[in-house]
Amino acid sequence: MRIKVINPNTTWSMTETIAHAARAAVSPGVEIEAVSPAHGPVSIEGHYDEAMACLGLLDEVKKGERDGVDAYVIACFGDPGLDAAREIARGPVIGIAEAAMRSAGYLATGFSVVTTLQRTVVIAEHLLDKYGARAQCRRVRACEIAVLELENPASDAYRTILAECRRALAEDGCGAIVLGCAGMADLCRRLSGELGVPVIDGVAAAVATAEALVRIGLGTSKRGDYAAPLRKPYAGMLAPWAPGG
Ligand code: 2AL
Repeated sequence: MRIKVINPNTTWSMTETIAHAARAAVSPGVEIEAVSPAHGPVSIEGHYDEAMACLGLLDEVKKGERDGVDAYVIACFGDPGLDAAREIARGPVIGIAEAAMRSAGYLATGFSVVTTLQRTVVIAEHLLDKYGARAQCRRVRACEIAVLELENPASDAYRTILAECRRALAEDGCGAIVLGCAGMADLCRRLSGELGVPVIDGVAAAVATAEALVRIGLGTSKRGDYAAPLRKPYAGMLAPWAPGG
């Protein structure tokens, strides 16, 4: 089984962190191909970054379809391009936010999300509504750590995130923590050891979900809105992205 994990930002050191977490979460024999698009933002911290990351991400899904990939994971907590990717993929496409929020719901009646910058909080809140998980989420908290600071050993991001998780447990009445950035994947085990509650890294949750769905023979529905996009020309510089082109 081949699962392609797409980090939609172009920071390869973060892609390596993500690949490591993904490989640790799947069964022996499951191949993880971790990639970043060739073009796009170095980090995704808002609506514009998300929109700009989608073309590179969708290119990687198109390549994966040609290569016979069985499932995809979109490794950014805003789940950018998730529905569009499902239109062009045969196998399951799992976003890390959706996988983390649904997994947290199995483990606690209430969870809090601890994410990067305050400006990304609304993105997670919109996803909670989209996935019907709002009632289980006690609060979405930001640490005010920029995504690329997670890659900087001098930033002491771990201590800042740990402190925010402790505040969540003290103030929110939550029983689990969802980490709100793919770049936090390497901190998950240490955080859950120190906090004594389930800490959910969406990368691990998403690859485990993708593996399970492929194993039981399930792929993306091709009936209705996840059917292949309608063939039509696209104008100007987007002509190469025209469906069926
Ligand atoms: C993310 C993420 O997971 N990767 C990235 O570049 N930005 N999400 C976030 N909330 O900061």
